[in-house]
Amino acid sequence: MPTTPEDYVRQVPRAHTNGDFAREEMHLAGRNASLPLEALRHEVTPIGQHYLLSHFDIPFVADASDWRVAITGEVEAPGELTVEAIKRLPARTLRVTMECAGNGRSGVSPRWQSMPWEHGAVGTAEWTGTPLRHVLDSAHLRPSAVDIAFTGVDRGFDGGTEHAFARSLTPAQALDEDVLLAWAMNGVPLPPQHGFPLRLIVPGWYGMASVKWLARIEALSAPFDGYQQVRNYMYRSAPGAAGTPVTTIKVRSLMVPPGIPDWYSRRRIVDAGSTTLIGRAWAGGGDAIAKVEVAVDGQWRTAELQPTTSRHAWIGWQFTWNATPGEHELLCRATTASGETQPLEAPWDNGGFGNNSVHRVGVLVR
Ligand SMILES: Nc1nc2c(c(=O)[nH]1)N[C@H]1C(S)=C(S)[C@@H](COP(=O)(O)O)O[C@H]1N2
Ligand SMILES: [Mo]
Repeated sequence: MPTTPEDYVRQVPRAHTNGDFAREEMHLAGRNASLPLEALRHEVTPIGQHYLLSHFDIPFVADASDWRVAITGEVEAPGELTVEAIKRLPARTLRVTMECAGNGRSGVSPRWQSMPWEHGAVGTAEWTGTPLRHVLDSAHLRPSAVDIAFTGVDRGFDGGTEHAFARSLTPAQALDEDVLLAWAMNGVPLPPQHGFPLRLIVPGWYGMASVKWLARIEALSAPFDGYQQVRNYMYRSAPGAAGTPVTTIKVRSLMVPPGIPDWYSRRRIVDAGSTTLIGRAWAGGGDAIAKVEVAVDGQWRTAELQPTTSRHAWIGWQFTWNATPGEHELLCRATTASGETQPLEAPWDNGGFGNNSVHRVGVLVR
């Protein structure tokens, strides 16, 4: 009997571990870049410093004029749209902070072997596109449509199942004016790795909702049950638990590590005296940042917030620290208007999702 594809891919072990990073985790880390934390200085992340997460291969799309998006299922007017036709619809540009649900996974103990993010699976871009609702309105959703599935062209195996990357939104979520079919990022056409020629942008949600290389929009009469919807992106407090869906972005803050690094260890050396600590804070689901605090050696004090520039984007903060010689641990944490705050340690999650524990940076002041 020849080996099946499912058996072949399962020959590589995958587990929860506190041990060394596996070769497979290193391979994923090399393919999926994170934001270098010094790039938090940019209000809008330059394209090459925005994080990346692609599950399968980045599709090769030579010519956007061949691209079609199919609109099918529970609609009165199914059809296909070219990117040119989508670009003729009313355009909007939104500044949106996107974060991967797995950000912080390498700090979860034991960690699930997957993309071993530290803190940098986040970035803010100006996405230009048309509100998805224009396309849904002209296709006329039937009342029988209870879910809308968005499918990319990228395809592969995960969890023993072959599938194209796909996610869904309910009609109410999908009709939000701020959900975009986007063709540009920071004023230029989407780069291949960010979804050229067309992707979904779902502000306030973890990144998995913003399907890249979008090829199909299908209105469904039953809830979507794709792998990335009901099996992968679930919070599970124990292996095998049914879990709850991963949706909007939890509150989080990060700081630009002060001083200068050691090349290999990334340990930081800071000169004594007045030092301005800066960083950014964000939360999804329409919740605003109300407060950022910084702790030096365990004592929490309030940082100064910069003005909001977009209800979907991070805000800047700063804090003046009088650095005294010796070793110190610097922490930052954000709190939202609705009172959500970052924990010192997040509850354990089976897939390493949603670890929004406080950011800690160790330094030696000289
Ligand atoms: N088609 C497709 N869309 C996708 C993905 C993917 O692998 N394939 N990854 C998702 C995940 S998990 C994240 S976090 C974001 C990352 O978007 P970026 O690479 O543009 O930063 O894209 C999402 N959209
Ligand atoms: Mo992600």
